[in-house]
Amino acid sequence: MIQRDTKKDFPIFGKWKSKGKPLIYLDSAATTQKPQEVIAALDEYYENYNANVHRGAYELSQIATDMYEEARAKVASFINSARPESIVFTRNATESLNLVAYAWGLNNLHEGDEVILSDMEHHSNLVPWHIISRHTGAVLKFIRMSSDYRLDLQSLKDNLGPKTKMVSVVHVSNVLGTINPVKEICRMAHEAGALAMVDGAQSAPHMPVDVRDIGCDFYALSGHKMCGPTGIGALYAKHELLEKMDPFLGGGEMINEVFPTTSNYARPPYKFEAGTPNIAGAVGLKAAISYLEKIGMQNVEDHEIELGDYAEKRLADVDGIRIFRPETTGTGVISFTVEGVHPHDISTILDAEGIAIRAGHHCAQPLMRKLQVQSTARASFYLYNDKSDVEALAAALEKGIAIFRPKKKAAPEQTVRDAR
Ligand code: C6P
Repeated sequence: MIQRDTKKDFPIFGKWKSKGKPLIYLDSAATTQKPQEVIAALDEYYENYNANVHRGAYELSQIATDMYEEARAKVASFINSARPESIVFTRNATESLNLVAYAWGLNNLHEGDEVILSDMEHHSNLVPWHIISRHTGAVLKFIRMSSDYRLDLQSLKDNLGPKTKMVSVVHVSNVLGTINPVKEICRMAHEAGALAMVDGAQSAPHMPVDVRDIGCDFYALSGHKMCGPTGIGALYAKHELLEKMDPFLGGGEMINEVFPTTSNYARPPYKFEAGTPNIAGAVGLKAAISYLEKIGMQNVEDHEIELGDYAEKRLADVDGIRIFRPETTGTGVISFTVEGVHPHDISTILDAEGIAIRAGHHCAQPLMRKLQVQSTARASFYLYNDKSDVEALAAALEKGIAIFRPKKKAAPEQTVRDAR
Protein backbone atom coordinates (compact mmCIF):
# COMPACT_ATOMS: atom_id res chain seq x y z
CA MET A 1 0.00 0.00 0.00
CA ILE A 2 1.04 3.59 -0.48
CA GLN A 3 1.38 4.82 3.11
CA ARG A 4 1.62 8.56 2.45
CA ASP A 5 -1.55 10.69 2.20
CA THR A 6 -1.28 11.35 -1.53
CA LYS A 7 -4.63 13.20 -1.58
CA LYS A 8 -2.64 16.21 -0.31
CA ASP A 9 -0.77 16.29 -3.63
CA PHE A 10 -4.03 16.92 -5.50
CA PRO A 11 -5.50 20.41 -4.92
CA ILE A 12 -9.02 19.40 -5.93
CA PHE A 13 -9.43 17.26 -2.81
CA GLY A 14 -8.89 20.28 -0.60
CA LYS A 15 -11.18 22.52 -2.66
CA TRP A 16 -14.16 20.78 -4.19
CA LYS A 17 -17.05 20.01 -1.90
CA SER A 18 -19.77 17.83 -3.32
CA LYS A 19 -23.12 18.55 -1.65
CA GLY A 20 -21.04 20.15 1.09
CA LYS A 21 -19.07 16.94 1.60
CA PRO A 22 -15.43 16.25 0.73
CA LEU A 23 -14.98 14.64 -2.66
CA ILE A 24 -14.61 10.86 -2.77
CA TYR A 25 -13.46 10.36 -6.31
CA LEU A 26 -13.93 6.81 -7.59
CA ASP A 27 -13.96 7.47 -11.33
CA SER A 28 -10.26 7.43 -12.17
CA ALA A 29 -10.75 4.93 -15.01
CA ALA A 30 -12.59 7.78 -16.77
CA THR A 31 -9.97 10.40 -15.94
CA THR A 32 -7.64 10.94 -13.01
CA GLN A 33 -7.23 14.02 -10.87
CA LYS A 34 -4.11 16.16 -11.41
CA PRO A 35 -1.36 16.70 -8.85
CA GLN A 36 -0.09 20.20 -8.08
CA GLU A 37 3.19 19.39 -9.87
CA VAL A 38 1.36 18.87 -13.17
CA ILE A 39 -0.74 22.01 -12.78
CA ALA A 40 2.44 23.95 -11.96
CA ALA A 41 4.29 22.53 -14.98
CA LEU A 42 1.51 23.73 -17.30
CA ASP A 43 1.56 27.20 -15.73
CA GLU A 44 5.32 27.37 -15.86
CA TYR A 45 5.39 26.44 -19.53
CA TYR A 46 2.80 29.02 -20.56
CA GLU A 47 4.21 31.74 -18.32
CA ASN A 48 7.85 31.36 -19.32
CA TYR A 49 8.47 29.25 -22.41
CA ASN A 50 5.49 29.32 -24.76
CA ALA A 51 6.48 29.15 -28.44
CA ASN A 52 5.84 26.84 -31.35
CA VAL A 53 8.15 23.83 -31.70
CA HIS A 54 10.49 22.67 -34.48
CA ARG A 55 9.86 25.89 -36.40
CA GLY A 56 11.71 28.80 -34.80
CA ALA A 57 15.42 29.54 -34.98
CA TYR A 58 15.08 31.78 -31.93
CA GLU A 59 15.96 30.79 -28.37
CA LEU A 60 12.42 30.63 -26.95
CA SER A 61 11.27 28.23 -29.66
CA GLN A 62 14.40 26.17 -29.10
CA ILE A 63 13.59 25.84 -25.39
CA ALA A 64 9.97 24.90 -26.11
CA THR A 65 11.22 22.30 -28.61
CA ASP A 66 13.62 20.86 -26.05
CA MET A 67 10.83 20.64 -23.47
CA TYR A 68 8.58 18.87 -25.97
CA GLU A 69 11.29 16.40 -26.95
CA GLU A 70 12.24 15.78 -23.30
CA ALA A 71 8.61 14.81 -22.73
CA ARG A 72 8.86 12.31 -25.59
CA ALA A 73 11.99 10.80 -24.04
CA LYS A 74 10.18 10.61 -20.67
CA VAL A 75 7.26 8.66 -22.15
CA ALA A 76 9.75 6.38 -23.91
CA SER A 77 11.65 5.55 -20.73
CA PHE A 78 8.40 5.17 -18.72
CA ILE A 79 7.27 2.26 -20.92
CA ASN A 80 10.82 1.12 -21.76
CA SER A 81 10.75 1.98 -25.45
CA ALA A 82 14.18 1.45 -26.98
CA ARG A 83 14.13 4.92 -28.51
CA PRO A 84 12.17 8.17 -28.15
CA GLU A 85 11.49 8.19 -31.92
CA SER A 86 9.14 5.26 -31.34
CA ILE A 87 6.79 7.59 -29.44
CA VAL A 88 4.22 9.55 -31.45
CA PHE A 89 2.30 12.17 -29.53
CA THR A 90 -1.45 12.00 -30.14
CA ARG A 91 -4.51 13.45 -28.42
CA ASN A 92 -5.36 10.29 -26.49
CA ALA A 93 -5.46 6.48 -26.65
CA THR A 94 -8.40 6.69 -29.06
CA GLU A 95 -6.35 8.68 -31.56
CA SER A 96 -3.38 6.31 -31.14
CA LEU A 97 -5.57 3.30 -31.93
CA ASN A 98 -7.15 5.09 -34.89
CA LEU A 99 -3.72 6.08 -36.18
CA VAL A 100 -2.71 2.43 -36.47
CA ALA A 101 -6.06 1.30 -37.87
CA TYR A 102 -5.89 3.96 -40.60
CA ALA A 103 -2.18 4.42 -41.30
CA TRP A 104 -1.29 0.73 -41.09
CA GLY A 105 -4.65 -0.92 -41.81
CA LEU A 106 -5.63 0.91 -44.99
CA ASN A 107 -2.39 -0.09 -46.74
CA ASN A 108 -1.84 -3.53 -45.30
CA LEU A 109 -5.26 -5.14 -45.05
CA HIS A 110 -6.98 -6.69 -48.05
CA GLU A 111 -10.20 -8.58 -48.76
CA GLY A 112 -10.39 -11.63 -46.51
CA ASP A 113 -7.49 -10.68 -44.22
CA GLU A 114 -8.30 -11.08 -40.56
CA VAL A 115 -7.97 -8.80 -37.54
CA ILE A 116 -8.46 -10.39 -34.13
CA LEU A 117 -9.90 -8.29 -31.30
CA SER A 118 -11.50 -9.48 -28.05
CA ASP A 119 -14.86 -9.56 -26.27
CA MET A 120 -13.55 -6.98 -23.79
CA GLU A 121 -12.64 -4.15 -26.12
CA HIS A 122 -13.46 -0.52 -25.53
CA HIS A 123 -15.20 1.10 -28.52
CA SER A 124 -11.91 2.87 -29.29
CA ASN A 125 -10.40 -0.47 -30.30
CA LEU A 126 -13.53 -1.63 -32.12
CA VAL A 127 -15.03 1.21 -34.13
CA PRO A 128 -11.79 2.13 -36.00
CA TRP A 129 -11.52 -1.50 -37.12
CA HIS A 130 -15.20 -1.51 -38.19
CA ILE A 131 -14.44 1.46 -40.44
CA ILE A 132 -11.21 -0.01 -41.81
CA SER A 133 -12.78 -3.41 -42.43
CA ARG A 134 -15.50 -1.69 -44.48
CA HIS A 135 -12.81 -0.02 -46.59
CA THR A 136 -10.58 -3.07 -47.02
CA GLY A 137 -12.85 -6.11 -46.79
CA ALA A 138 -10.89 -7.40 -43.79
CA VAL A 139 -12.78 -9.69 -41.42
CA LEU A 140 -12.96 -9.14 -37.64
CA LYS A 141 -12.66 -12.06 -35.25
CA PHE A 142 -12.80 -12.17 -31.47
CA ILE A 143 -10.99 -13.76 -28.57
CA ARG A 144 -13.81 -15.01 -26.40
CA MET A 145 -14.18 -14.20 -22.72
CA SER A 146 -14.73 -17.11 -20.38
CA SER A 147 -17.21 -17.14 -17.49
CA ASP A 148 -14.49 -15.98 -15.06
CA TYR A 149 -14.10 -12.68 -16.99
CA ARG A 150 -10.78 -13.61 -18.55
CA LEU A 151 -9.76 -14.04 -22.16
CA ASP A 152 -9.79 -17.60 -23.41
CA LEU A 153 -6.45 -18.08 -25.15
CA GLN A 154 -7.69 -21.29 -26.75
CA SER A 155 -10.14 -19.17 -28.74
CA LEU A 156 -7.22 -16.96 -29.85
CA LYS A 157 -5.37 -20.10 -30.92
CA ASP A 158 -8.44 -21.29 -32.83
CA ASN A 159 -8.81 -17.93 -34.61
CA LEU A 160 -5.16 -17.44 -35.55
CA GLY A 161 -4.22 -18.52 -39.04
CA PRO A 162 -2.43 -17.51 -42.23
CA LYS A 163 -5.01 -14.76 -42.87
CA THR A 164 -4.45 -13.09 -39.48
CA LYS A 165 -2.67 -9.78 -39.99
CA MET A 166 -3.27 -8.04 -36.68
CA VAL A 167 -4.21 -8.95 -33.12
CA SER A 168 -5.29 -5.90 -31.12
CA VAL A 169 -6.35 -6.31 -27.48
CA VAL A 170 -6.97 -4.31 -24.35
CA HIS A 171 -4.32 -4.75 -21.64
CA VAL A 172 -6.64 -4.00 -18.69
CA SER A 173 -10.40 -4.01 -19.14
CA ASN A 174 -12.01 -0.71 -18.12
CA VAL A 175 -15.13 -2.60 -17.03
CA LEU A 176 -13.83 -5.77 -15.38
CA GLY A 177 -10.34 -4.71 -14.36
CA THR A 178 -9.02 -7.97 -15.83
CA ILE A 179 -5.31 -7.85 -16.61
CA ASN A 180 -4.95 -9.69 -19.89
CA PRO A 181 -1.86 -11.82 -20.65
CA VAL A 182 -0.69 -9.50 -23.41
CA LYS A 183 2.85 -10.87 -23.54
CA GLU A 184 1.49 -14.31 -24.35
CA ILE A 185 -1.04 -12.86 -26.80
CA CYS A 186 1.69 -10.91 -28.65
CA ARG A 187 3.88 -14.01 -28.79
CA MET A 188 1.03 -16.05 -30.26
CA ALA A 189 0.23 -13.30 -32.79
CA HIS A 190 3.86 -13.10 -33.92
CA GLU A 191 4.16 -16.86 -34.22
CA ALA A 192 1.24 -16.71 -36.64
CA GLY A 193 2.96 -13.95 -38.61
CA ALA A 194 0.63 -11.17 -37.43
CA LEU A 195 1.33 -7.85 -35.75
CA ALA A 196 0.14 -7.13 -32.22
CA MET A 197 -1.28 -3.96 -30.70
CA VAL A 198 -2.08 -3.34 -27.03
CA ASP A 199 -4.63 -0.80 -25.81
CA GLY A 200 -2.82 0.44 -22.71
CA ALA A 201 -5.31 3.15 -21.70
CA GLN A 202 -5.98 1.33 -18.40
CA SER A 203 -2.54 -0.22 -17.86
CA ALA A 204 0.05 2.55 -18.30
CA PRO A 205 -1.52 4.58 -15.44
CA HIS A 206 -1.76 1.66 -13.04
CA MET A 207 1.21 -0.72 -13.31
CA PRO A 208 4.78 -0.97 -14.54
CA VAL A 209 4.70 -1.35 -18.33
CA ASP A 210 7.59 -2.60 -20.44
CA VAL A 211 6.67 -2.59 -24.13
CA ARG A 212 9.82 -4.50 -25.05
CA ASP A 213 9.06 -7.24 -22.56
CA ILE A 214 5.44 -7.40 -23.74
CA GLY A 215 6.79 -7.59 -27.28
CA CYS A 216 3.96 -5.56 -28.83
CA ASP A 217 4.32 -3.71 -32.11
CA PHE A 218 2.01 -0.90 -31.01
CA TYR A 219 0.88 0.35 -27.59
CA ALA A 220 -1.62 3.16 -26.98
CA LEU A 221 -1.98 5.36 -23.88
CA SER A 222 -3.81 8.49 -22.68
CA GLY A 223 -2.16 11.20 -20.55
CA HIS A 224 -5.32 12.26 -18.72
CA LYS A 225 -5.76 8.80 -17.21
CA MET A 226 -2.31 8.95 -15.58
CA CYS A 227 -2.35 12.30 -13.76
CA GLY A 228 -1.55 14.23 -16.95
CA PRO A 229 -3.56 16.85 -18.83
CA THR A 230 -6.40 16.06 -21.23
CA GLY A 231 -5.64 16.26 -24.95
CA ILE A 232 -2.30 14.46 -24.87
CA GLY A 233 -1.70 10.78 -25.50
CA ALA A 234 0.93 8.62 -27.09
CA LEU A 235 1.41 5.77 -29.47
CA TYR A 236 4.44 3.54 -29.07
CA ALA A 237 5.35 1.75 -32.30
CA LYS A 238 8.33 -0.24 -33.45
CA HIS A 239 10.30 2.28 -35.46
CA GLU A 240 10.68 0.11 -38.53
CA LEU A 241 6.89 -0.13 -38.76
CA LEU A 242 6.46 3.64 -38.45
CA GLU A 243 8.99 4.05 -41.26
CA LYS A 244 6.94 1.88 -43.60
CA MET A 245 3.55 3.36 -42.68
CA ASP A 246 1.86 6.21 -44.53
CA PRO A 247 0.96 9.34 -42.54
CA PHE A 248 -2.35 9.50 -40.69
CA LEU A 249 -2.95 13.24 -41.11
CA GLY A 250 -1.33 15.66 -43.55
CA GLY A 251 -0.24 19.25 -42.95
CA GLY A 252 2.56 21.26 -41.44
CA GLU A 253 5.40 19.64 -39.52
CA MET A 254 4.99 16.14 -41.00
CA ILE A 255 6.53 16.91 -44.39
CA ASN A 256 9.95 16.84 -45.98
CA GLU A 257 9.18 18.52 -49.33
CA VAL A 258 5.90 19.74 -50.77
CA PHE A 259 5.14 20.41 -54.45
CA PRO A 260 1.81 21.56 -55.91
CA THR A 261 0.59 18.03 -56.61
CA THR A 262 2.74 15.82 -54.40
CA SER A 263 4.73 15.72 -51.18
CA ASN A 264 7.10 13.50 -49.26
CA TYR A 265 7.29 13.12 -45.56
CA ALA A 266 9.45 13.76 -42.53
CA ARG A 267 10.95 10.81 -40.68
CA PRO A 268 8.97 9.25 -37.82
CA PRO A 269 7.69 10.24 -35.33
CA TYR A 270 7.24 13.67 -36.97
CA LYS A 271 5.56 12.08 -40.01
CA PHE A 272 2.65 11.34 -37.66
CA GLU A 273 2.43 14.68 -35.87
CA ALA A 274 0.75 16.99 -38.38
CA GLY A 275 0.10 20.57 -37.25
CA THR A 276 1.08 22.31 -34.06
CA PRO A 277 1.12 19.66 -31.33
CA ASN A 278 -0.14 19.90 -27.75
CA ILE A 279 3.17 21.21 -26.41
CA ALA A 280 1.87 22.16 -22.97
CA GLY A 281 0.12 18.79 -22.76
CA ALA A 282 3.39 16.98 -23.42
CA VAL A 283 5.14 19.08 -20.78
CA GLY A 284 2.32 18.29 -18.34
CA LEU A 285 2.53 14.59 -19.18
CA LYS A 286 6.24 14.63 -18.43
CA ALA A 287 5.49 16.12 -15.00
CA ALA A 288 2.79 13.49 -14.45
CA ILE A 289 5.21 10.67 -15.23
CA SER A 290 7.81 12.18 -12.87
CA TYR A 291 5.16 12.23 -10.16
CA LEU A 292 4.18 8.60 -10.82
CA GLU A 293 7.82 7.53 -10.86
CA LYS A 294 8.36 9.11 -7.46
CA ILE A 295 5.52 7.01 -6.06
CA GLY A 296 6.71 3.95 -7.98
CA MET A 297 4.50 2.08 -10.44
CA GLN A 298 4.79 -1.19 -8.55
CA ASN A 299 3.50 0.60 -5.45
CA VAL A 300 0.63 2.04 -7.49
CA GLU A 301 -0.32 -1.40 -8.77
CA ASP A 302 -0.07 -3.10 -5.36
CA HIS A 303 -2.09 -0.31 -3.75
CA GLU A 304 -4.91 -0.56 -6.28
CA ILE A 305 -5.11 -4.34 -6.21
CA GLU A 306 -5.32 -4.24 -2.43
CA LEU A 307 -8.10 -1.64 -2.58
CA GLY A 308 -9.89 -3.62 -5.30
CA ASP A 309 -9.75 -6.83 -3.25
CA TYR A 310 -10.87 -4.97 -0.14
CA ALA A 311 -13.76 -3.34 -2.00
CA GLU A 312 -14.85 -6.64 -3.48
CA LYS A 313 -15.02 -8.21 0.00
CA ARG A 314 -16.67 -5.19 1.57
CA LEU A 315 -19.32 -4.78 -1.15
CA ALA A 316 -20.12 -8.50 -1.26
CA ASP A 317 -22.38 -7.95 1.79
CA VAL A 318 -24.59 -5.42 -0.02
CA ASP A 319 -28.00 -6.98 -0.56
CA GLY A 320 -28.60 -7.95 -4.21
CA ILE A 321 -25.14 -6.99 -5.47
CA ARG A 322 -23.49 -8.70 -8.43
CA ILE A 323 -19.81 -7.93 -8.89
CA PHE A 324 -18.10 -8.37 -12.26
CA ARG A 325 -14.46 -8.99 -11.42
CA PRO A 326 -12.13 -11.93 -12.11
CA GLU A 327 -11.09 -13.98 -9.11
CA THR A 328 -7.44 -13.35 -9.85
CA THR A 329 -5.81 -10.81 -12.20
CA GLY A 330 -8.22 -8.07 -11.11
CA THR A 331 -7.19 -4.45 -10.49
CA GLY A 332 -8.74 -1.45 -8.76
CA VAL A 333 -11.83 -1.49 -10.95
CA ILE A 334 -15.10 -2.81 -9.52
CA SER A 335 -18.14 -3.01 -11.75
CA PHE A 336 -21.38 -4.05 -10.16
CA THR A 337 -25.14 -4.08 -10.37
CA VAL A 338 -27.65 -4.13 -7.52
CA GLU A 339 -30.88 -6.00 -8.02
CA GLY A 340 -33.82 -3.66 -8.41
CA VAL A 341 -31.74 -0.47 -8.61
CA HIS A 342 -30.66 0.98 -11.96
CA PRO A 343 -26.92 1.76 -12.17
CA HIS A 344 -27.74 5.41 -12.88
CA ASP A 345 -29.79 5.50 -9.66
CA ILE A 346 -26.83 3.96 -7.81
CA SER A 347 -24.65 6.76 -9.14
CA THR A 348 -27.19 9.38 -8.04
CA ILE A 349 -27.54 7.79 -4.59
CA LEU A 350 -23.76 7.90 -4.14
CA ASP A 351 -23.48 11.44 -5.50
CA ALA A 352 -25.71 12.60 -2.66
CA GLU A 353 -22.91 11.46 -0.34
CA GLY A 354 -20.18 13.16 -2.37
CA ILE A 355 -19.05 9.93 -4.03
CA ALA A 356 -18.28 10.05 -7.75
CA ILE A 357 -18.56 6.77 -9.67
CA ARG A 358 -19.45 6.04 -13.27
CA ALA A 359 -22.61 4.27 -14.43
CA GLY A 360 -23.37 3.21 -17.98
CA HIS A 361 -21.99 0.93 -20.68
CA HIS A 362 -18.47 2.32 -20.25
CA CYS A 363 -18.00 2.46 -24.04
CA ALA A 364 -18.01 -1.32 -24.13
CA GLN A 365 -21.46 -2.25 -25.45
CA PRO A 366 -20.46 -5.66 -26.89
CA LEU A 367 -19.04 -6.58 -23.48
CA MET A 368 -22.25 -5.43 -21.76
CA ARG A 369 -24.20 -7.79 -24.04
CA LYS A 370 -21.88 -10.65 -23.09
CA LEU A 371 -22.51 -9.85 -19.43
CA GLN A 372 -26.24 -9.68 -20.25
CA VAL A 373 -26.67 -6.27 -18.72
CA GLN A 374 -27.44 -2.86 -20.22
CA SER A 375 -25.06 -1.08 -17.92
CA THR A 376 -23.16 -1.35 -14.65
CA ALA A 377 -22.08 0.94 -11.85
CA ARG A 378 -18.29 1.19 -11.67
CA ALA A 379 -15.97 2.34 -8.90
CA SER A 380 -12.36 2.75 -10.00
CA PHE A 381 -9.55 3.42 -7.54
CA TYR A 382 -6.25 5.20 -7.96
CA LEU A 383 -3.19 6.02 -5.92
CA TYR A 384 -5.02 8.77 -3.97
CA ASN A 385 -7.80 6.48 -2.71
CA ASP A 386 -7.62 4.53 0.51
CA LYS A 387 -9.68 2.10 2.55
CA SER A 388 -11.76 4.90 4.07
CA ASP A 389 -13.04 5.64 0.55
CA VAL A 390 -14.10 2.01 0.20
CA GLU A 391 -15.84 2.19 3.59
CA ALA A 392 -17.65 5.36 2.53
CA LEU A 393 -18.73 3.67 -0.72
CA ALA A 394 -20.08 0.60 1.07
CA ALA A 395 -21.88 2.64 3.74
CA ALA A 396 -23.46 5.02 1.22
CA LEU A 397 -24.54 2.12 -0.94
CA GLU A 398 -26.15 0.26 1.95
CA LYS A 399 -27.87 3.39 3.24
CA GLY A 400 -29.03 4.56 -0.20
CA ILE A 401 -30.34 1.20 -1.30
CA ALA A 402 -32.24 0.70 1.95
CA ILE A 403 -34.04 3.99 1.33
CA PHE A 404 -34.55 3.38 -2.38
CA ARG A 405 -35.79 -0.22 -2.31
CA PRO A 406 -38.81 -0.06 0.06
CA LYS A 407 -40.06 2.98 -1.85
CA LYS A 408 -40.03 0.90 -5.02
CA LYS A 409 -41.55 -2.17 -3.38
CA ALA A 410 -44.31 -0.68 -1.26
CA ALA A 411 -46.72 0.14 -4.05
CA PRO A 412 -49.95 0.60 -1.99
CA GLU A 413 -52.33 -0.22 -4.88
CA GLN A 414 -50.66 -3.52 -5.38
CA THR A 415 -50.89 -4.29 -1.68
CA VAL A 416 -54.67 -3.64 -1.77
CA ARG A 417 -55.13 -5.74 -4.91
CA ASP A 418 -53.06 -8.57 -3.47
CA ALA A 419 -55.15 -8.50 -0.31
CA ARG A 420 -58.37 -9.03 -2.20
N1 C6P B 1 -12.24 4.70 -20.98
C1 C6P B 1 -13.74 4.91 -19.09
O1 C6P B 1 -14.43 5.57 -18.30
P1 C6P B 1 -9.48 8.11 -24.36
O2 C6P B 1 -10.90 8.56 -24.23
O3 C6P B 1 -9.01 8.10 -25.76
O4 C6P B 1 -8.57 8.78 -23.41
O5 C6P B 1 -9.47 6.57 -23.88
C2 C6P B 1 -10.19 5.64 -24.60
C3 C6P B 1 -10.10 4.31 -23.96
C4 C6P B 1 -9.50 3.27 -24.64
N2 C6P B 1 -9.35 2.07 -24.09
C5 C6P B 1 -9.78 1.80 -22.85
C6 C6P B 1 -9.56 0.45 -22.27
C7 C6P B 1 -10.40 2.80 -22.11
O6 C6P B 1 -10.82 2.53 -20.88
C8 C6P B 1 -10.60 4.07 -22.69
C9 C6P B 1 -11.34 5.14 -21.93
C10 C6P B 1 -12.96 5.63 -20.15
O7 C6P B 1 -13.65 3.69 -19.01
C11 C6P B 1 -13.83 6.56 -20.93
S1 C6P B 1 -15.06 5.70 -21.86
